[in-house]
Amino acid sequence: MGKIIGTAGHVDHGKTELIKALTGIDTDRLSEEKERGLTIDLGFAYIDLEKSGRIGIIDVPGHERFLKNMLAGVGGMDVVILVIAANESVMPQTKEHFQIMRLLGVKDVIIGISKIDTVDEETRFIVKEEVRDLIHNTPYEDSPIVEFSSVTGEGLSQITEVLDERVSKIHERGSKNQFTRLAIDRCFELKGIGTVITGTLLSGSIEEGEEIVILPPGHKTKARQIQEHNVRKNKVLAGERVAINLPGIEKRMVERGNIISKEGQLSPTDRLLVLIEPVKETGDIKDLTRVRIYLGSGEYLGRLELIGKRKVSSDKKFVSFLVLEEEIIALRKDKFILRMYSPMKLLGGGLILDAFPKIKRRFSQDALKDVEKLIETSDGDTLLFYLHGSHLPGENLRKRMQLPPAEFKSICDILLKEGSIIILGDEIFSSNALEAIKKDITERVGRFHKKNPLKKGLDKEGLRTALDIERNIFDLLLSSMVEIKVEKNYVKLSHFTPQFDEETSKRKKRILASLKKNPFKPDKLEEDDLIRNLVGEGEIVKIKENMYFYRDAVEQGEKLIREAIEKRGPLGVSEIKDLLKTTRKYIIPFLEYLDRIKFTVRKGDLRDLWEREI
Ligand SMILES: Nc1nc2c(ncn2[C@@H]2O[C@H](COP(=O)(O)OP(=O)(O)OP(=O)(O)O)[C@@H](O)[C@H]2O)c(=O)[nH]1
Ligand SMILES: [Mg+2]
Repeated sequence: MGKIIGTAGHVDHGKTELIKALTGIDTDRLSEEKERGLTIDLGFAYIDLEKSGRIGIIDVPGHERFLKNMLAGVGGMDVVILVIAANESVMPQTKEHFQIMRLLGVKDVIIGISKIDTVDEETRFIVKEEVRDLIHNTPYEDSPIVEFSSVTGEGLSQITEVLDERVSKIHERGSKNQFTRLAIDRCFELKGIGTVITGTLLSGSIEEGEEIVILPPGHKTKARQIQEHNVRKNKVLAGERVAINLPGIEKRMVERGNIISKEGQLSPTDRLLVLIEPVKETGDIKDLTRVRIYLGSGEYLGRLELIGKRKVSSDKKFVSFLVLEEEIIALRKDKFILRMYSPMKLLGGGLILDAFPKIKRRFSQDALKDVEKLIETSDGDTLLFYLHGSHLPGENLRKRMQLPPAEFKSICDILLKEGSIIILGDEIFSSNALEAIKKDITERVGRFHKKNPLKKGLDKEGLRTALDIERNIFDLLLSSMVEIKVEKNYVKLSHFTPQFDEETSKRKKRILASLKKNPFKPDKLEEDDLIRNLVGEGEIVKIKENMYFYRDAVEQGEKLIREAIEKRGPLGVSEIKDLLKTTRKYIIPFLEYLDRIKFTVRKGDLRDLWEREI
């Protein structure tokens, strides 16, 4: 798996010459570079190291005018050789490049003091002191310092040794379970071959012939042919320098900074939640400051949208929105560099906390407090933060976390085991949220029972709408609650039975007794809570408005009608009326009821049994 070595340092300090001395490759390809003896754009080479194997090298320009190109290269570097010329010592771009590496969190830095053939012992001693001052109190305090000369060859083998040792210790980047992300830094046309891009594969892998997509434009193509350091490969892995031939793509369709990925893995965004570490010299940073953003190999324009403040001072880190002027591919945890739009001063470094932030409260300090929890948290904690004590469809959450399904699942598995989330169907709940929702449901239903002691329960759909939960999730949720029971279309507490006060109980008895006494000529009844309750319990049956039959009367009526029709065939209304010893006033609605429930069927003036019909 690949790792990348890079150079850094002030103009003319001997970066390109060092790479040439180590590898034999002259990375200054452009004729203008050769004429001026100056690096303008990124240069590429490779070196064979004893322990680490073949490693890619990116050479950057030192001139401050080409800092943009330096920034396009530094993003993918694992180990950087900061070259400082012994005859000039630490210079402005030495400091600026060093600061950039620190802000981007470059893992490993080697200090190379070049051109030692041009100075005496005393100067070498002074330069070393100045170098120690530069790295003092930084993460690179213990970086090795190697003195060398590309002219005499002194110290070069030591550079190679230190490089090998450092590179071999670097943790490999993940290729498995990772999205494919290649940051394009060059695009050119080759006669007879077509368009070729080169770049650093930051994560994932690409195989020859595989379908790929260029983002953000979204051009679909194939990896027709792949090379690493001019050698054809079937498959390339994270950390490798890659050249790919892209059929159907024209040079003008691709820009430095574009990303090669696979369909469906990464989505563009134009609004980020970021943590900014400003460089102290910046001074106050105002809301909506226009900035240049250097992420991966790209340069983008945008504005800092401060949270809850009109300005911030540059002496400490702050959380902010970064609103881009175009869509970009950016991932949570990515680091980037910011410069002022004009003049192009270095403003600071940044870390992406959320690539699809949902918080909109620009001027709320509360939001800021929550957001600060996102700094240096685990993926699990970030997931819980994004859930925000509520619930979300799993797929939405996965996309916001920007994780491949397998990795997302393994994080969910841990949280499930810990008990901090619960998954119902496709929905992920924070456990607290689920508890709160369950409590809310129990309380709402309880309150309903108290207010409506005769009603069987609360309307289920109404409750669902009030809680704003998707239908199938709601059903799963209710069925997971022992304290709740769902019956037909209402929800009740499991132990609840309608409570009748003394007067209502008496009324109930009176009604049932009277219906029993006159089964087919019942008294008129006005619908109210008690009547609805009796219908719901199945004790009485609604025949039509204000007309209810006792349950046994309906069964009895059905039995008599069935027997008679079976014996005599279809019957007319008056025959059935006589059979039940009632009047037209009752028998017509009753027969219409029986038609509705498909017990009888009407044939002209006669009624037949519905079951005989089929
Ligand atoms: N005497 C001596 N000259 C050197 C040494 N290394 C580089 N030089 C010379 O210094 C000049 C600049 O070297 P480069 O390697 O092009 O410098 P650079 O750091 O790549 O410069 P930029 O890419 O423009 O930032 C060239 O003329 C080199 O020949 C060295 O070790 N000793
Ligand atoms: Mg150079």
